[in-house]
Amino acid sequence: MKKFYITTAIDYTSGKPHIGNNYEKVYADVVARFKRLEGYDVLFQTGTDEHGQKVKENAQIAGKNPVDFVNEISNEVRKASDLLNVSYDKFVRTIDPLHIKKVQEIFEYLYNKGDIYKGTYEGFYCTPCESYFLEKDLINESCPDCSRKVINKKEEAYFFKLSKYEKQLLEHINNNPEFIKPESKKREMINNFIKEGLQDLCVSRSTLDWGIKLPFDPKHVVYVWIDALSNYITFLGYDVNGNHSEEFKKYWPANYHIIGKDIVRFHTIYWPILLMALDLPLPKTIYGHPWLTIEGGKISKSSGNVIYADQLLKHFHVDMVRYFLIKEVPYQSDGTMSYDLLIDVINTDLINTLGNLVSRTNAMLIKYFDGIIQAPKQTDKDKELINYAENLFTNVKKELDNCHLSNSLNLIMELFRKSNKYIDENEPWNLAKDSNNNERLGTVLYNLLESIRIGSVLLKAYIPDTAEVILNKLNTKETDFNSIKTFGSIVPGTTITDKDPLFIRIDKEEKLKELS
Ligand code: ME8
Repeated sequence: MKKFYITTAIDYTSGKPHIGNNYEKVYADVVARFKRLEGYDVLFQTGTDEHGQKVKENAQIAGKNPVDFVNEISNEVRKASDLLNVSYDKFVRTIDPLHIKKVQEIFEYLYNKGDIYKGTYEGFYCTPCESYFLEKDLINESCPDCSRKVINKKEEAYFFKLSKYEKQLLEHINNNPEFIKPESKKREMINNFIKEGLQDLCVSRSTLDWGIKLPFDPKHVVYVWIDALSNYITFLGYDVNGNHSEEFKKYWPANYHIIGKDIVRFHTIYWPILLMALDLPLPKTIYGHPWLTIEGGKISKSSGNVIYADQLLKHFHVDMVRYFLIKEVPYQSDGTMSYDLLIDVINTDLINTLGNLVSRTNAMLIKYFDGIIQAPKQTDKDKELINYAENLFTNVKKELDNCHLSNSLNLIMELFRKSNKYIDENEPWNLAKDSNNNERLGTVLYNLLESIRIGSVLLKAYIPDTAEVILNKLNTKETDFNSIKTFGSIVPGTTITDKDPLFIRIDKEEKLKELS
């Protein structure tokens, strides 16, 4: 069985995660489910990043010790993923003692190898981001990442020789077109960072105690990014002396790191160089997805412009939220969320297009054939629908493998839209008026049921609960990916009895009132 290792970013435990942070977990979940359905042996890892200045500060603000604080927030992160039906295999936490030990070993190994050395750092420092910047990279004398004021700071620190691996990295990026996605981010990394010449990276802090201590110089702690990025290998059982676990040997290198657009630099420059220094193969693809914004701007707790999964799921079925997130965040540009838009998308796509198609088709089969699926006799008139349905798996897979998840979902919805059009064109209610048309009527309904089945098998990766409900309504056992590569697996003679609606239409005004 071929393996597939997929990871998300591990969320900071500085505060409760919002729907933007959750988007990425749903994204990775769809890919993980799809790959499992394709027959891959999937390992899907997510978790929390629990050290650093900001975590400590926020624990203090909350009047808690850091351990209690991170326990609480890490639980919130896990709970959000659970509520959103995210099928992770591993939820990891960077305060895990084994992770801490392995990060210390990695650091010491690189120090002994000469790739990490001790020096002095003086520069412009952003406290919340825990990052130093060059003067030329500041924007209005402020941090280019978070726009807050930077301070001038000098400290004794350890440095990682990024420059030593610069050429090797550039070669790897150029020789592996799948390595960084999207293209725009790849160009940005090459032109704005690598070609400018990489500065050695400051990888320790002496001003902080909520972090992993350097084994040979305990007044320093490991810079949070080395700690965080290592999670992708430490929890697999990486061993710096080469005694790796079976799990590590099987799953490394990762197939996908799914991360947000703001942390592409860490994942496509620092992380691969760290791996090169450890003589490890590099991940296949790093996808920096765009962000979800909430109408009115960036998601921000301080401005109240924030939505949390647990609140949202009190008002909407989990698949409605999953559907919306995948549909509305495209490949490169940010997506927008508002309750208004969410309700419109649910009513249009899940209720009008999908829900009505399923209940209409089942109701007609029950009415005209006592619910018994007829053997079809297809004609040229059916070709377009059948061709589309038969090629759907290949086309959806292609989009999904290219990280165009929103497009892949749209291709599935297009089958349902085509099916609705097929009903309008074939007018089963008119065919039913004359018993001479029985064979044609049975064929039309067969083609519809088979199209619904094919689309729903694919939807198992996106909206799993709903897909299962539909497949149960169709009373079919043909629910795996092999069954959708050709048209015609739904078995004539099967009886369908359920014509209940899939979802109840949402009354927008009432729902908005409820939400306010
Ligand atoms: O960056 N829309 O953690 P984090 C979509 N601990 N994605 C968003 C988003 C939005 N509005 N806001 C944030 C960290 N994200 C590090 C990661 S990985 C070794 C360490 C994404 O809690 C963000 O881009 O700040 C990141 O991928 C993830 O949420 C966690 O962000």
